[in-house]
Amino acid sequence: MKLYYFETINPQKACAVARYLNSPVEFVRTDMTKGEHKTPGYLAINPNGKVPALTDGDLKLWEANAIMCHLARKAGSDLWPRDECQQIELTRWFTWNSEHFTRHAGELYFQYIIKPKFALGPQDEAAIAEATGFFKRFAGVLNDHLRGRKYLLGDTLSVADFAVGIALPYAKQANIPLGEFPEIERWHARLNELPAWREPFPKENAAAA
Ligand SMILES: N[C@@H](CCC(=O)N[C@@H](CS)C(=O)NCC(=O)O)C(=O)O
Repeated sequence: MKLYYFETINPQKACAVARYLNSPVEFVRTDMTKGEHKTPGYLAINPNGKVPALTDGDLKLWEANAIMCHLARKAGSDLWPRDECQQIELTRWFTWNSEHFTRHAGELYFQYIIKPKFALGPQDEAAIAEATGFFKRFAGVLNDHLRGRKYLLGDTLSVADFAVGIALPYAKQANIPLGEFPEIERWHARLNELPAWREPFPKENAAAA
């Protein structure tokens, strides 16, 4: 398998899971600053021109969440729950995360980290205010859910944790207001105990975003 990545937030989920599982993947750094994600060869793997992507034999898989699930299922890991109700629960958190939680945390990550990194112009104060407001609203939902739970799906770590938590390592740099949400902070501290979470990217390329 080949995992195409760059040191940004979406590939980070897939890389962290691959490293957590010790998956037999070749990490292929796809340098977004050089446009390597827009070359014809890469677009033949991921026509969206985005990282991450995974190839596994004839399979060309894009979308970080799907890649995490594929790696976990292939490894026979509990990160992909066998119980069908838990699979539905997982779908709920994936969807909620894309639509709400990391959507708004991701906007702050974009404004405070990606814009300066890729020289994309000044921060948009209105977008920052809006994202901060929405983030707080949805973080309240997550904070309540995590009370009394170790992980999103209960006692067992799953790919949902890797998805929903992915912006949190950037909280300080991206002004993501975590301070009001102690259960999220507790959960994130637990994720930080995992070496694969702390160091998701291959070492030689660990120039994180
Ligand atoms: N929904 C996609 C999002 C992938 C994505 O937006 N990746 C960013 C890097 S974090 C990217 O490749 N951006 C380049 C572009 O959109 O041109 C996923 O989860 O894999």
